[in-house]
Amino acid sequence: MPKTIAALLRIRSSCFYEVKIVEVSSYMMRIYRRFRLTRIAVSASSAFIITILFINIRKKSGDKLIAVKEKAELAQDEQEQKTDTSYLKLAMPALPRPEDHDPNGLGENGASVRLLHLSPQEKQEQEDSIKTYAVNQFVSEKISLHRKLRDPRHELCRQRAPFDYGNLPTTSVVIAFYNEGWTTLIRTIFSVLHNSPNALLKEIVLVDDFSDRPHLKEPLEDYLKDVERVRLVRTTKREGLVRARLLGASHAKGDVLTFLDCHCECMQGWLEPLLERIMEDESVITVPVIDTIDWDTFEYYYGGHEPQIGGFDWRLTFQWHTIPDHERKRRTSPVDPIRSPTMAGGLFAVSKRFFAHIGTYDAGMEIWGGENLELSFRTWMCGGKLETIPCSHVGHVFPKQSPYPRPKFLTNTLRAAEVWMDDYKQHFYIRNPPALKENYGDINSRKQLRQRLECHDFKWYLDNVYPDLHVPEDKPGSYGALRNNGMSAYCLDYAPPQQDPTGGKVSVFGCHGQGGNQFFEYTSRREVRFNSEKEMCMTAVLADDTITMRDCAQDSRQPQRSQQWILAEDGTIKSVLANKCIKARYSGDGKPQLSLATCDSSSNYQNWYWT
Ligand SMILES: [Mn+2]
Repeated sequence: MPKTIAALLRIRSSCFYEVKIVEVSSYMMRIYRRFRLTRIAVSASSAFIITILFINIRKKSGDKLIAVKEKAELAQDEQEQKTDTSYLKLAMPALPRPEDHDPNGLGENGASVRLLHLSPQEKQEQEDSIKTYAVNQFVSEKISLHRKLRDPRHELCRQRAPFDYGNLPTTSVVIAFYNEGWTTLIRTIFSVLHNSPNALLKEIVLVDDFSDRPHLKEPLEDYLKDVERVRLVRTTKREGLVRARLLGASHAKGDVLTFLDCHCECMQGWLEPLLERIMEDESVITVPVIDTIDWDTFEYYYGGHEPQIGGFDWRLTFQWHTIPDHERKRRTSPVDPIRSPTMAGGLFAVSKRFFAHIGTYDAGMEIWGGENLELSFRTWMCGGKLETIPCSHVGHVFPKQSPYPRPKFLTNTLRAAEVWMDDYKQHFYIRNPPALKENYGDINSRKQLRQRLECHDFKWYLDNVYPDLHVPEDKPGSYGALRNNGMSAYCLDYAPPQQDPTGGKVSVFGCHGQGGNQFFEYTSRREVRFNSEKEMCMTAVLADDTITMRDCAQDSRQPQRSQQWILAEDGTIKSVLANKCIKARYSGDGKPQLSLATCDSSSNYQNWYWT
């Protein structure tokens, strides 16, 4: 509670004078609810005494409270007082699963579903659904909309003391969608209703971002008429994720906004820990652990007790990474919140008041992509925190590929870089040459927001929030693409393997001038660094005279000799360990490839230059 007050005061002192009354009233309400909860907890053994006590509390504080209470809230409270007899009642799901739900049905407990013996026509339907949605909707249709997941969470999550249900903030769950498949959307809604406590879930606000598929028109409206607590709002033109979510938020009545993607399944107990942390400190944005639901079989893969947290690379692409040592040391329990430099974007909870305080979203962003990093930078730099909550798990269907393009990714990312990254934005620009030509629109109001909130600078963010991120040196003339003189259409290229980005073979590929896979940086420690997806260093492999990518040495340590290279004036790139030079050559089948060969500065195939 003291932390909450501190958070309230901090917010109030900056720019929230106008909501002071409401804050006081909601604070009073919390005290009031706490008394009520105490009453409920003890009521089993001493109902009579507590009833007297309750009447007294109401007499003493009643006038004051009623004066600031909204009428609707009052009526609802009285309703609750009549019906609530124990905290268990408060913890009951907003909507129980239907009585005829089959606990042994297809896909129950998150099991994988593979349909065998399909007729040719069914096979065709399945293929078509994958083509349309990049998700196997045909399989999804065979799985109950109410399926239950098994609960493999850490025992400290499952066996902890009951949550303070009477005192936790309420939430509105905001789900924006665009042309989403029927079953994945409806299952998201029911998974929220079945796994969120009655007392905490104010409503679900569905936002249709101008979908054109017929099932999302009247059929959806008709279907939702019978589902309590769900509201549907529609945009009048395609707005993109950011403005669709803002529209949803403008309709939300809860204390906290919880944003979900439209193809999720919430695990039991997902909501309480997100809200509890916000109750402790209103300036925290909480993020659940995002588990993977298979796009083809709908198997639920539990992500484990130690989740990965959000980061980014210098192309400003979101990346997952493991919990760094400094954060591991700071935490005292495996279920403690984990400070995360960034969020993946789709799933998080934030106090409505705090969200408004830090400037919600950048409404100048289109479609999707980039808004997650912008919000992450802004949160940390302007006095908030971003934390992954290990006890909160939500599954997300990662599609086979993006079902619709995100043409505005670069523009959105540029807005984030221009407003928040100070001179560090240069590292982004030199890795994204096309960014220099992109028009990112008017960002004045966002810059003013940064000033008004007196936010930290980006250096502070890197030093304090993301110290494990390597900052490139980017000395002029020591970065870019490395073009081969003998095969002048070809540049050094690295395509990170799918599962583990390290360990692939460095090769050559037609020069494309887009940075990315062909961007390398030569450092004063003689490393040739590659920092797409993650920070990696070019490594000589003596066994077969090839070149691979491995993790770089820590900044405090000397790089291994296999990762040291001499880029000489004569254009050769010599391995310090192998004492051989990188040579481009054609393999037997005429494909260009790389090997380490005896150095020969007169060979054009060993001659490389920055481009
Ligand atoms: Mn998604």
